[in-house]
Amino acid sequence: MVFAVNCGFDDQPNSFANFKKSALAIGASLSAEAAASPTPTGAYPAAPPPAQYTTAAYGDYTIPAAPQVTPVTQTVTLDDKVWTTTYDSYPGSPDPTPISAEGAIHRVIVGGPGKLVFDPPFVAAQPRDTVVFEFRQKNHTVTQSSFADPCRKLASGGFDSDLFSVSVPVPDSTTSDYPTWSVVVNDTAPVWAYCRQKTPVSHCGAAMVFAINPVETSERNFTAFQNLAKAINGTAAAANAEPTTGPKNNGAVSVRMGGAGFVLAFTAILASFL
Ligand SMILES: [Cu+2]
Repeated sequence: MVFAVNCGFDDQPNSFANFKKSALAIGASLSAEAAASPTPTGAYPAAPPPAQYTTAAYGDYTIPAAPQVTPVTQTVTLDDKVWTTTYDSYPGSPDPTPISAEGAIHRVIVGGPGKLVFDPPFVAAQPRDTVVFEFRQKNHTVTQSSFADPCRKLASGGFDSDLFSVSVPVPDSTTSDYPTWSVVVNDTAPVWAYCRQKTPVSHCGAAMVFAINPVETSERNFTAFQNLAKAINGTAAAANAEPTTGPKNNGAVSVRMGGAGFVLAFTAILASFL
């Protein structure tokens, strides 16, 4: 029993048909599970959390299941160029077609006087879009993490603005020409990030987290991610939480801008979008 507003056309990965198919697949899986372990007659059915959910070791916090992904091959048409791309689709996936050859610019303000926030806290972006982080007062970073481990840098890599405000704080007297640092999006998967400044308090634990393309209609929405960061108070999750390798393709390219020009900090993973 599912419903959608503004879903994609039938030939698109975020079509209603694909959404329904995913729901039916989950239903079939749960039915098979129930058939394999029937409840004894007269016994009160046990109610453990569904197997796809993870309870983190740092408390009773239950982490919503990761979305089921389906590889989709799609032909992308942009201006006079046509190419085929294969990517992991899931309910709520954005369309992989770039908005233009250059993509759109998303400006995000990081911190500021008395603020431990990213503003806006999350953005919806297409491949080729650029997210420009503008660092305001105090010492901040934007560092890629994972949903289940919001306050720890991805072990498998990922972006990290690093130097800016950790070693070179933005003084209170600054009113213009703030340092900027950018991430180019080349995937449709959600990207999770946080500020790894811990002095004098953990900014991540104070809910200073950020996301690109969170699926707001799912349990893994931005608020859930932020609540998890607050629940663990900025500490790294323990070993039995989801591995910190994050999404298979984090889909981001980082280019540091401002000051001494451009420094390529992280190479593209899904070149098919470029
Ligand atoms: Cu911060």
